[in-house]
Amino acid sequence: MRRIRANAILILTVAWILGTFYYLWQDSRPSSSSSSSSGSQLKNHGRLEERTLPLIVIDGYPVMGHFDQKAFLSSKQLKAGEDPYREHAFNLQESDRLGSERTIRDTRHYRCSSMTFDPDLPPTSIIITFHNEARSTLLRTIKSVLMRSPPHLIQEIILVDDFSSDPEDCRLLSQIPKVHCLRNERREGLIRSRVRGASAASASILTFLDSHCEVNTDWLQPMIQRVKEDHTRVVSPIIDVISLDNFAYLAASADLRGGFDWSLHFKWEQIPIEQKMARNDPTQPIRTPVIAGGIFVMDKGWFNRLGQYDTHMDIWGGENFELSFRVWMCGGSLEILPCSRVGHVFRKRHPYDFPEGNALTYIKNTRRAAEVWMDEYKQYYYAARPSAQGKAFGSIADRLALRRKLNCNSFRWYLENVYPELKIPEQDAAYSLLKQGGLCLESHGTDSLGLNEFAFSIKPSAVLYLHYIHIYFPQGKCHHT
Ligand code: LR7
Ligand code: MN
Repeated sequence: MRRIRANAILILTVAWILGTFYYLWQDSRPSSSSSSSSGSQLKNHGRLEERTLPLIVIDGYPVMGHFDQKAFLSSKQLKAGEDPYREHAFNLQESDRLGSERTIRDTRHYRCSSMTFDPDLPPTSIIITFHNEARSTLLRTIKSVLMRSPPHLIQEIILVDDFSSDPEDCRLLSQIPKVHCLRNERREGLIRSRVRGASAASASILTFLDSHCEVNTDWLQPMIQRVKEDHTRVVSPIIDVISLDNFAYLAASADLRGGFDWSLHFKWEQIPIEQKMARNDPTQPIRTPVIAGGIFVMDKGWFNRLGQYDTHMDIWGGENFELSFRVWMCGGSLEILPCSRVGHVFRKRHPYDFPEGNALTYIKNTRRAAEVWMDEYKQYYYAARPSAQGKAFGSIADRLALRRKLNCNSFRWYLENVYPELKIPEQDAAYSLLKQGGLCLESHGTDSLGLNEFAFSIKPSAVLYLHYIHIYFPQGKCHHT
């Protein structure tokens, strides 16, 4: 009996020792999907531990050079007791814990990995504008690009620091090979900042990214391939979700495209059923009426020929409609490529200020888009957003001249050929009916809120569904939400 017990203890001890060795061996292997990183290793619980001055080499190319990532991140971290959401509207503590890189799941359809691309794809200039971005999210964006793209396709990364409080971010990041940083002398907003970045770009293809993204495996090749084949295509990836709370990387649905309502409020919507039924190849592009705005690839010559952006738009918002209408109506197309995936931290509020106020800025920008591109259909924009009436939006003479010069199609053409699913309101019938009853309706949405809030901000007790979402006040008073 004693011998049996002694044997059992011996076996258990040996098993424990072997198990421990196996665990340690597993743990010290280089991580698999972090490309060919040789400078940092994935520790348990998915956290990364940086070595001092890691030399990461991909295809013989030193990705980070001698940029001191550890010093960059550690010199600016959350202080004990500080609210981790206050400054960036996401959980800074979690972001900082991840460090400058991490492995993420390859969220593509398995058939994407067998796609092939031309061996002579042209390189691209990556343009990232930022205003007071957190160091960890910004560095992860840059590093994910450098590590998950074939080096020869990245001509340069142009950062445009939109007058952030600390000029050091821009200066230090310029030490990374291929990274250049331009700093605005005053706050310009993302639209003028992107134009500045694009003008400085030396590659023939432009790639725009937000400053809190992580690009996924082989994200770039499908987009450059499509633009190389036809320079009038403007393409974007599927935008995966990085949780603002725990920074989990979550796969977004591959069945969505960009849409909007008449108040010019962006929304993700299902691909129309007929198109969905006809899709037998999950790697095929998805035609989209509009793009979300921040993450896309476009030929530089085409960007310039089409009039870049409307540089009289301020800070944030509306430029995605203006660009989308312009691309479709003036001879190009927009598509989402399901084999390209980029993660983005979606937030519920803007973490930065709007010098002219959030609502007025969104109105100014969307009014400019509506006045230049929507022809007689702009009446539905004003019906859906009555507060836009009479608000200043500056001169649009230049943009109207551009539209004439490019000989663009009408908005009616766009509705018929690109977005027939957008319902045209029945000549204000619903409005007059309700107004006659002494009630007041106000459009709800991006007046004071951002793009992402539509799903979070509906007040259940007071919602009326017409063609879009309205808030209903029985006392006959108009309120803004
Ligand atoms: O004044 C500013 N200056 C800037 O440089 C304000 C912002 N920015 C930068 C900012 O740091 C960020 O890198 O501009 C970028 C976009 O700002 P966000 O991240 O606050 O915008 P968002 O993600 O909420 O908004 C989406 O819609 C915007 C409309 O103007 C832009 O087109 C964003 O690029 C766009 N983001 C995306 O498309 C990513 C996917 C989100 C969705 C849907
Ligand atoms: Mn963003």
